Amino acid sequence: MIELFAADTPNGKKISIMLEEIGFKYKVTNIDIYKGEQFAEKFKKISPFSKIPVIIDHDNNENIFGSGAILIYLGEKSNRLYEKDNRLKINQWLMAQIGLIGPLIGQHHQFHHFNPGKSKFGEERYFKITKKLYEDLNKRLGASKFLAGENFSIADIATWPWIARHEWHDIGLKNYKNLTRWYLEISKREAVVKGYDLMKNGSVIPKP
Ligand SMILES: N[C@@H](CCC(=O)N[C@@H](CS)C(=O)NCC(=O)O)C(=O)O
Repeated sequence: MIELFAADTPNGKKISIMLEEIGFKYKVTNIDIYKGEQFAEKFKKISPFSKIPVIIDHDNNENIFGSGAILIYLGEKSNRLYEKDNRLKINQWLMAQIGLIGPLIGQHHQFHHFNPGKSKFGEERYFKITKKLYEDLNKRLGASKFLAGENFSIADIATWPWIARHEWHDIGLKNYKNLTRWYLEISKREAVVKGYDLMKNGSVIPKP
């Protein structure tokens, strides 16, 4: 059984979606990051940077932090969504999400959604960067069905929940035809619908 320590954020949803996709038994332990629960000493023992998500695999008592490492671990353990002969491509698109898409769109959330009016520089900078990420992803998805090729993979699972926050971005997802096609196709997956609602509070995937 996998215990997922998470909050209801794109990084948390990545892992619940993966667990639904591979059909592993899991339970979610909510870490209220708005109340600072990530800084509790007990949590820091399993998450050295005080971030969600983290998992404990109770089958072997393995503890894994960082959404990229968790997706790889679960991909290897289940032998699903992390095809052995396409790992070079999957890793590139997965790392791009971990190193670029997540951190940069995360800043856009901070300046544009949570703190508008506090920094014109920050708002303009991350709006422009997020728009460029939409353009780059749209271009890739014009040439490829999924991010790493023909098949849905952990790279898509890592990226999709960030695009699912498109209403906060104000970039206009509908203007990006290929990105919208990919977004809708993934939105229809039963495991994605279930995993999106990781706190079981009725969260519904936003329409483009
Ligand atoms: N690179 C990390 C990023 C994790 C991350 O930024 N998590 C956020 C929530 S989405 C968090 O725990 N924030 C709490 C804080 O920064 O205090 C991953 O992919 O797991």
